[in-house]
Amino acid sequence: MQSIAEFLTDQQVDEKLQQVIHSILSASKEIAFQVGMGAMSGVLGSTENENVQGETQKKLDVISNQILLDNLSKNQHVRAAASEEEDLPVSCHEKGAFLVAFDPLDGSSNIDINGQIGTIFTILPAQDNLRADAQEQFLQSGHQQLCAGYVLYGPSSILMLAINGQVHEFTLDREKSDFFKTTNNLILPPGRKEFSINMSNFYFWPGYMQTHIQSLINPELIDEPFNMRWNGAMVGDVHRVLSRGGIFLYPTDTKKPDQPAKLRLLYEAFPMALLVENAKGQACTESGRILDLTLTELHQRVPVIMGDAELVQAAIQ
Ligand code: P6P
Repeated sequence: MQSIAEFLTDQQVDEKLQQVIHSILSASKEIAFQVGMGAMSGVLGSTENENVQGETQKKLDVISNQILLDNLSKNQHVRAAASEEEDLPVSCHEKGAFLVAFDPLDGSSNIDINGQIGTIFTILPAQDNLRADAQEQFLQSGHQQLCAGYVLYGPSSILMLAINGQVHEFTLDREKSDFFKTTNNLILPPGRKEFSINMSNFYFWPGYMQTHIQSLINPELIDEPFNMRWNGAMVGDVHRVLSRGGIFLYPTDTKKPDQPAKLRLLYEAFPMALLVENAKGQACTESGRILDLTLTELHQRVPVIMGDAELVQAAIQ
């Protein structure tokens, strides 16, 4: 099996970009270890926690955020890093050619129930005419992403990587402490009758979305009603959609009047949209392609409808 390093060289990926990807993966291996330790090291539970030695421990997503920032700040090719956990980007190296944005531990509410969690990341080109840590560095279109992906921590730790217009899956070999390619040029399987949405928001959705979801499950409206899955972690739900098809939706809702959308454009929607579109699926908001958007604010939120192209088109018609 091809290691991630062999794959990136084989794909003739820019050497400096390769080093940035390796910094992210080096951090993800450390996070995978911490996740695996779970309650043994007292990283679960509230922000401040006593571990078995009675020492105060930080919560796993705080630790994961720090591991990523530490690894990225050591890489001379990273100009700035923007974490979902931080208000502002962190400056790294003035002459770095790349920006990295990440959600260190997506689905962190699953930590205490041993559920699916993962690191989501995207790599963008640095903007020479702007200060290193300026928020403006990150105000780019989804099409500007050079590479994006996630590491899903679970029974296997799996890297899903979108680069050069394709998606490839790698699995962490814990003994060799390295990622090896397990799926080449992944294509999202069409035709799966499975949707992913938080049904508890039903009465807060726009009418068209209520009607659409009912059309998937009402046996009077559809011969084979859809199945439903909801992990509470986008990384887990999108991994299932990429692996076996279906659709993932987080539409606008009126639950929080000042926050009509929940998912972050830079840290969640952009990277997941690159993965889904490179796997020949579709990734939209309620009014167009996610990748066509240009970020206007670091923590901007958008509605997300992504997965099997046919199911996405049916949902947004
Ligand atoms: P809800 C996790 O907090 C997250 O950002 C996504 O990973 C996930 O899909 C969604 O929010 C879960 O939202 O409303 O089910 O808690």
